[in-house]
Amino acid sequence: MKTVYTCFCTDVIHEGHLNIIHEAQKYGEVIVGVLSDPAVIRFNRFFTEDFEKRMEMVKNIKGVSRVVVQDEVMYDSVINELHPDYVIHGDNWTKEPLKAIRDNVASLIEPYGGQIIDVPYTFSESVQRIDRRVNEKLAMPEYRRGRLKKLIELRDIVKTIEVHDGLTGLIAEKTITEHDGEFDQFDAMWLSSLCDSTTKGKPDIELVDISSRLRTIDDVMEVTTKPMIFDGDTGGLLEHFVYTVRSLERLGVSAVIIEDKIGLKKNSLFGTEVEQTQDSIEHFSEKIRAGKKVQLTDDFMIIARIESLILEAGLEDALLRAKAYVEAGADGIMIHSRKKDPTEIFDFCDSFHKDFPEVPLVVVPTSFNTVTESELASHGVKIVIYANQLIRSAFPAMQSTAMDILKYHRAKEVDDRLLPIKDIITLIEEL
Ligand code: SPV
Ligand code: MG
Repeated sequence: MKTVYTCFCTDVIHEGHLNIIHEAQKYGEVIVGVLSDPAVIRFNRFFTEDFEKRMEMVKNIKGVSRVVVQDEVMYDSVINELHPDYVIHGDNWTKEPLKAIRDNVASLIEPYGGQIIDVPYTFSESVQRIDRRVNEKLAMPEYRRGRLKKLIELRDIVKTIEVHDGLTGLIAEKTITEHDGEFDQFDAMWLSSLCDSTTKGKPDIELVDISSRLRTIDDVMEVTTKPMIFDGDTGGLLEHFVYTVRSLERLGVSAVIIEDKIGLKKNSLFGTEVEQTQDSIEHFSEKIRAGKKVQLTDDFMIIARIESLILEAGLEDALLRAKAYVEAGADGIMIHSRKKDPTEIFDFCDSFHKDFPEVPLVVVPTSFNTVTESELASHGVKIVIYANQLIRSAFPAMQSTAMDILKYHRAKEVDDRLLPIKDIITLIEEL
């Protein structure tokens, strides 16, 4: 009997999947691979059911004779092992970015005479409804909040991108790339104080108040499912910070990062060019303890950000503070630097990671932007935040469009660099 292989990464079985199994049965014995958690999160939405449950679900489909684990997005190991006569899939994989997977399968099975079967993708109303339901579930605070901790376990390094409104939220949510056979997407979102303030035309000095920041969170949360890390600036007064923790937790935010500065906060990338004061270890530790005391779930994380390198207080001071903040209950440490050379960041990470291998380390490589994610991971970094690149790419583009409209007294000259009208009116899907 011939064998037919297909791979599922879904956590809901709907008529589209049943149709694939039904078609597959016409060709032979049906073997289904269930994609592992680390592979799913490279290119698909996060799962709402754990791996064992997904295996169980597939085993229970009538017509499936064997279920195997597929560990990688690409099919090399399963095909080398199973040598299926056919591989069947919805025809959505004939288009980018999934086409790379289809090409990979073709290169593996064609040499031994295997064949691909493309089944028309099921776009029925009920399939779309189920799809929307899963997204809505993923966006709920109780599902979203704990996902950052899960990603820290599943990912070598959690890739986090800045968001400051619904649109940048959609970019964080939907951008998926395939490069040299590797799929990737962002894992989490950073609600930057710099970008949230800048979008509102305000300086990054804790002027945009917490009600407004919570409103931005809500705008982003409305249209996304990924976990969010909130830039909490200094956390404000200890007596206020405890309320912020409660609000963030209730909204489904996964983590707040607060920095050990006091008084008028200025953006760290000014460094010592402006007056900025570092908080005392005792007072900042007290703030961390107060936040940890009021949080209600185990999901939420309070991450302490150390400004010693920014304020040129030295590595020893940074390490001393890191130890104290962890002892005060911080769930992670962010170390910041504005040097182009990452040496001081690596030195800190190496020393800290040796003493506290379980405490997640966070970095924001805006200045030291030549370092790669794998280099950071090799120094123990668990979360990398691309903190401002979206707004910095949008602003010059908008500014030059505005200048050229003024220059030419019409908009024709700028049109070629704009999103086509047909794309902007359909960019946001209606329910
Ligand atoms: C932000 O994005 O607001 C940050 C990171 O706090 S930095 O701008 O580098 O200080
Ligand atoms: Mg900030």
